[in-house]
Amino acid sequence: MKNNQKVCIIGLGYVGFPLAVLCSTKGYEVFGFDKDEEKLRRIEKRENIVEEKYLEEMIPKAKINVIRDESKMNDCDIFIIAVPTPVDEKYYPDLSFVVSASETVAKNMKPGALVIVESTINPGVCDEIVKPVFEKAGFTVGKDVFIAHCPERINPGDPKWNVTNIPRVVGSFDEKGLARALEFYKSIISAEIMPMKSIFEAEATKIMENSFRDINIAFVNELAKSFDLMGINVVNVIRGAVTKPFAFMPHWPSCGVGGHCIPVDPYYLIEKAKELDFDHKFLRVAREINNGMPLYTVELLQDALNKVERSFKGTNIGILGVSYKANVGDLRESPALKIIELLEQREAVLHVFDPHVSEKSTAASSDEVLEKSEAIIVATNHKEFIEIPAEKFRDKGIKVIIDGMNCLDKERIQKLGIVYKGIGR
Ligand code: SAJ
Repeated sequence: MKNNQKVCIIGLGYVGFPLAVLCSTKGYEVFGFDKDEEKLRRIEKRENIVEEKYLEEMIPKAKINVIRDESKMNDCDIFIIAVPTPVDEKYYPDLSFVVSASETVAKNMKPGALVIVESTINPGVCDEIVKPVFEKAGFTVGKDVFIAHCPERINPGDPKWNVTNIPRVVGSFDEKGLARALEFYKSIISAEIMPMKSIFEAEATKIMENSFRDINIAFVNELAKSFDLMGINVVNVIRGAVTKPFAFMPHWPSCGVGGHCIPVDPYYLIEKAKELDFDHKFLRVAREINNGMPLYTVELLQDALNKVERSFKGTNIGILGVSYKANVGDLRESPALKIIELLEQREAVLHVFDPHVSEKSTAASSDEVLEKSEAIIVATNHKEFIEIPAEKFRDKGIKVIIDGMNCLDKERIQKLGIVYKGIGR
């Protein structure tokens, strides 16, 4: 085993599970702790619970000792906290999972252990929330417990970048904690591991990365709305801007911003700054713009239905896609859920299908949706939907298509006499 070190990962989701597999294949004795018994059972059966292709050949070589009795983690040398950091319905940060995980570790760890938080948190959480938990348990940070932060950078479904090769940043309260965390990540990841000058900088790095993405998406979403009024195709304009070989990074308009990261992380920074009487106006406005895209999409459908002399009430409307992202089955903060809610309020008759999310599908296939609907919204750019031939929409009698992900062939569909509207095109 790697210098005989034992690693315990708290939280075996899309971050913790790949990390556990990686640590095991790199020679660590790995223990996994999660409150979800179903997850533990599936891990014991060596299932690829996050459905990531790159893990297929790693899982058979990995051994994850799942822990049901938390006292069994007491001999571990390194603890990694990879639990959710969501927001509540008022978009207020929810750190309860981080607190609970920290308390579990503090209660069961032996002196001298290294505790690394990978969950995405705002600057100050390690100092104000995590550190006091260990001090309350009688430990002295930097002496008999070492705390570091290495923000996760998992991109679900990414065919190229994954836990084995994504560069990371690491920060700690003290030199020893930093050195141990750097040594650990360098032993499992073949990419740059950058030491930050403080744990606050490490916390700020991830939040900034994802806020950067959110404001840039909001920028093109706002352009999509104004260019719609000007009759300009914003997607073509962005493609034009991409020809500039420097100082431009494309983002794309859509029916909304979902997932566990982008629409959530900025709120952690907004709320932290608010404590210090600073108003992150720009981040707030970007969140408002992106949160408004599902309604904008429904309004586009309303205009298109008017063109074919239909209204919402009683009209059969198909929703293709519920997941927040192409080719994965993840519903977190998915704009499609908001679109469905808005259409139900308008008494439309909905037919929903997502090949990756059966629990939200009311139809058994995209064919069934097309057969039962007069109008459809494409809310997720799953490969299966992009491959539907334009003629099939016509043959099934579809009169209106709102392409929430700008992923269909607009010109071909329009040539077939179907009313097509994308987001900004
Ligand atoms: N989206 C847009 N326009 C864009 C890009 C995304 O509307 O130009 C929407 C997507 O449809 C989706 C949401 O934003 O609903 C989030 O998409 P995402 O591609 O950012 O996917 P995520 O949520 O899986 O984000 C992860 C993040 N990774 C981490 O936080 C570690 C993010 O930092 C990555 O930039 C992102 O993957 C990625 O690059 O794909």
